Amino acid sequence: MTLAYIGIGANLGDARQALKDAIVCLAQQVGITVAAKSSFYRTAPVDATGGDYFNAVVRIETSFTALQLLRICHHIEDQFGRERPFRNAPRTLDLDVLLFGAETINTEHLTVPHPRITERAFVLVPLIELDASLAIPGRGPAASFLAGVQDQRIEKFSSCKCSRLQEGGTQA
Ligand code: A4P
Ligand code: MG
Repeated sequence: MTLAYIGIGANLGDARQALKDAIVCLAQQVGITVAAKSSFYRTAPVDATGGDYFNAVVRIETSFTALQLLRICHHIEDQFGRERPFRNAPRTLDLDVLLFGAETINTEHLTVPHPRITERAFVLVPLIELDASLAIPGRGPAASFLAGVQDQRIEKFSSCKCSRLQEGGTQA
């Protein structure tokens, strides 16, 4: 079994529901156990157009190879109506293989760790929520890259209106 991390993002349609449903889909796969899920975050598009994203990260245990896992991710994306009209286009669902054990992979269709893992708050913040001492193979501690993404807007999303009232004093 390999411990892996999958980044989940969406900014088309009911993006928050898509994240919830995608985690259920992943958990239903034979050969995948969802071990932990981060909070959901509302994030500003990075190098992209469109509305705000919802992002999260899940830690899984899997008996699949990294390439098999990528294919499953693409299959689930297809089921959610993912289209790719242009690079970084708004999307109903994106599933990226962020980390796959301690492996580093550089093939035509798969790069692990994900090539932009250290440049994106929407990946780093939920990753570090799941494991504050996480190390990125070949790169170093995930937390050491947080300072570099400080300017990227990211807000932990609470689905409970009561807790939002208590935190902010006014209803969002
Ligand atoms: N690919 C290679 N390595 C991987 C990997 N580790 N995981 C290949 C997933 N895919 C990988 O992916 C494009 C190609 O990358 C595939 O053919 C796959 O074989 P894709 O899912 O079609 O497109 P993508 O995910 O948009 O590509 P990429 O390069 O992963 O995009 P980024 O850099 O992740 O940017 N802003 C916010 N706030 N939230 C977001 O979620 N996402 C992006 C996408 C931009 N801005 C964003 C967000
Ligand atoms: Mg992707």
